[in-house]
Amino acid sequence: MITEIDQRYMALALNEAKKGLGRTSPNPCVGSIIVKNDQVIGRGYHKKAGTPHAEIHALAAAGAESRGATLYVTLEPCSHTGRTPPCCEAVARSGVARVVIGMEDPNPLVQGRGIRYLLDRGIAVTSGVLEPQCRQLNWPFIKHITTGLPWVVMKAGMSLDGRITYNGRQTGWMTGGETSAVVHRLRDRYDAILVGAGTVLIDDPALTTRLPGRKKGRDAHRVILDSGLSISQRAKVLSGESTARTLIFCSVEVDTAKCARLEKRGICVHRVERGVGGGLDLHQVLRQLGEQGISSLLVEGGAKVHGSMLNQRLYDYAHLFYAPVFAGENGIPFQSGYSSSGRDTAHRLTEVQYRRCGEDMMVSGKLMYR
Ligand code: AOF
Ligand code: ZN
Repeated sequence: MITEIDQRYMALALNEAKKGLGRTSPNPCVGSIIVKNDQVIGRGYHKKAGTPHAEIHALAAAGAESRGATLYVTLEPCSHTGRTPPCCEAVARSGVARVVIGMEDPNPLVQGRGIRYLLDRGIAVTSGVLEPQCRQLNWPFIKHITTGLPWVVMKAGMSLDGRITYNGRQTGWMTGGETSAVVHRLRDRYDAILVGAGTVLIDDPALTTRLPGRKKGRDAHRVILDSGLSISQRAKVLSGESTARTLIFCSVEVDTAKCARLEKRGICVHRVERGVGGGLDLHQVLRQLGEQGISSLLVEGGAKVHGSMLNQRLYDYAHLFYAPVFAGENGIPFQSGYSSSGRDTAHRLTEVQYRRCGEDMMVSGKLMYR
């Protein structure tokens, strides 16, 4: 039975898990709390792939006091030996009397085996506590481990009338300073950021993460879709300024010598087939990114990329920022290529959230395709 007390402690375990956001990929964010006589005696979270899991930190903090206690963990304890040994064994050895779990581990190597192991040893197990919140924290992990594809998020900043520029191709942000800060915090949580060659040509973005204050952002990998491999050799995304890798996807028709010139500069060039509508096969691009361990991808445009991704139903989630301005019809629309025939067939967002960013409005939600 799930009690209010269980939910309260699971909320604390979730807070622990969130400390690892953006740092654990391709592993999940996981938090754990150990409670005895209504006192928290240990806590921990997963910090980075290859290092100890959340429960191991919490058990170490609680020490011998763990005996007879209740362990809360946002994800089922693992039952396999990966880069670290199985947590379910350590949990059983500690002598905890009860384990409360947020969600089952979707990893095919685990999938309920951790829970089975604990039950077989006479440990009480309650699962599914604050499950929607625990799942939300790990949408990228869940998708990547079950499909091999990254969690793909559309990001765009635009005017009230959906334009990303005022007049033709001029550059600069439509939205204000608070939106920029939110975007940089977003970038900090993704494994990779993707833009099309057109955006590189017009904006020449560095695609680095610049967080306010002391905290240094971890740059996401930079991914560019450039079917003809046409971007300038001097583009900022190709510069050595960032420690993150730059990956370019171009068409199989591009001359291999041209690819080799960029590869010599440490840039990974992938040649892919053309897909729907003559553009690069985006599904293939996502598959290759997934194979490289990229479990979350923030797509920052431009219009053609957003339109193609929408048409091919590849977005999982969207963050859209609206500046309170009418850019007018000379501005470039935020997407091109996608159209709908009416209210019942238009793709839309569900579980929509609204947040104010200075003068701008942030609209976020899951993509619902029809
Ligand atoms: C947990 N607690 O804190 C994490 C878990 O290579 P390894 O050994 O780190 O194993 C990675 C897998 O372990 C990962 O895919 C997921 O199934 C589980 N991650 N499990 O019980 C944790 N990070
Ligand atoms: Zn584990």
